[in-house]
Amino acid sequence: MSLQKPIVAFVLGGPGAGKGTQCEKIVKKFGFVHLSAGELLRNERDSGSKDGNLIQNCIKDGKIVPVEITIALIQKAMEKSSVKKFLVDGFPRNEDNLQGWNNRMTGIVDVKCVLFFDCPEEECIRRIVERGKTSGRSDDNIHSLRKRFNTYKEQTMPIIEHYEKLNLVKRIPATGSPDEVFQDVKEAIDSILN
Ligand code: UP5
Ligand code: MG
Repeated sequence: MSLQKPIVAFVLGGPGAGKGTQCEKIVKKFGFVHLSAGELLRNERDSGSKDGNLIQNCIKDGKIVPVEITIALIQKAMEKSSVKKFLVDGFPRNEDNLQGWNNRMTGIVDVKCVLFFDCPEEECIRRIVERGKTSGRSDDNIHSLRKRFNTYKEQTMPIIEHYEKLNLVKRIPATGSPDEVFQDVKEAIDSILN
């Protein structure tokens, strides 16, 4: 039996920076399990959960769901998985998330890095407005998008700065094509696996 702790790479960056797109590529190439916190929350909302309304109100306003809800979903997904290499996408996004993670996960999993997709706001907006034509996501509209960006700048950037001080951040320029961006991603993932 392996006594190694599960490993985690957090994946952060603004709305539309390409977190989900790059995570899919990492899954294919490196066999990680992709856990998108946003996706877990949307599924929970759609499942008829008692927290459904609260989750939807947060998503619509670009606010962050209380960590107790999000971390329970992440932990459950981790426990269900037999593969123990995780991409935790879109989390931790604020101080509450960070505290909740540290309280619950310190010593249980090994956070190897934070992949930070650095993409200018105009490019992110262009991508999401385009995606919004077909995505069906209730937050892919210019009104919610503005709020998502405010939350990102005010609450998530300080979390990225926190991990920068711990030397865990791998900054990836995110404006090239998905394949170009993935060149840097590959190097970053190689460096945490070796
Ligand atoms: N695209 C991607 N890469 C491209 C490239 N290199 N060139 C050109 N186009 C590119 O990509 C977005 C779009 O851009 C797609 O159409 C793609 O094809 C194209 P995607 O990979 O989906 O970007 P991503 O960064 O994943 O964007 P997403 O919209 O998912 O980011 P958010 O961070 O806004 O969304 P998330 O799902 O993480 O969170 C949604 C909400 O849930 C939050 O606002 C919050 O209210 C709530 N939430 C919490 O409360 N707590 C959490 O812990 C997590 C979420
Ligand atoms: Mg996403």
